[in-house]
Amino acid sequence: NFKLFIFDLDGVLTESSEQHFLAWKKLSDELGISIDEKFNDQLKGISRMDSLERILANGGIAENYSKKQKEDLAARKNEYYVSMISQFTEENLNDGVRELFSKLKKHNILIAIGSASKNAPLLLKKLNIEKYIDYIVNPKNLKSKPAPDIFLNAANKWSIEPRDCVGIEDSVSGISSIKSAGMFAIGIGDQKVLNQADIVYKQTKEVNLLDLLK
Ligand code: B16
Ligand code: MG
Repeated sequence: NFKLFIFDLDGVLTESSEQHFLAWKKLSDELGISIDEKFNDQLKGISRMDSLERILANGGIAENYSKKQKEDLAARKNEYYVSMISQFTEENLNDGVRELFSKLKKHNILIAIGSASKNAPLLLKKLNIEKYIDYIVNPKNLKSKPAPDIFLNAANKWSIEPRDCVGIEDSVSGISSIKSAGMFAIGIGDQKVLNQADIVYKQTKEVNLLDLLK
């Protein structure tokens, strides 16, 4: 009897990984290193600081920067990213999301956002879906995915048992996070990549709520 659905944001509700990539690429270019879209796949679901560390290590320049300098670099990337997503509108909402949210509401199932992104509230506002969302997990001070903390934080909000919760994720680290939280995991993407998930759909619009509630 599912009581709560916890949605990842980037890759499930909208495709902002393109903007994350462009912002990291702009920063990387300025630092004289390069990243490509394939490398960017590794950054999905990973926190801002961890992403920066991976990019600097990949470019062989991780030792060149102090902690403070790294914080400044991460802040610079975020400025680029925020200015890019400030252009987002309802058009950037993935197909089927609004319909799925409406159906969940009809079944009195709670909706939470379990994203690694500190920009989640801004993005939800731009996508005009705030009214459906009962709770947004604040990832600050929580262990990053694949730790279960982000998903457990949402369940704890209402003291709901993990087995009564569903997590929806597009990243491998996110699916691990849901499974170690003891929840039912829906993967969005490639079955071969997300093989730890309980069920995988290629796209969010394919999620079949009635089947899941059976
Ligand atoms: P921010 P998700 C994640 O979003 C992104 O996939 C990842 O690329 C990004 O680094 C992370 O959010 C942190 O985002 O810099 O905005 O705090 O998939 O967990 O919704
Ligand atoms: Mg994601």
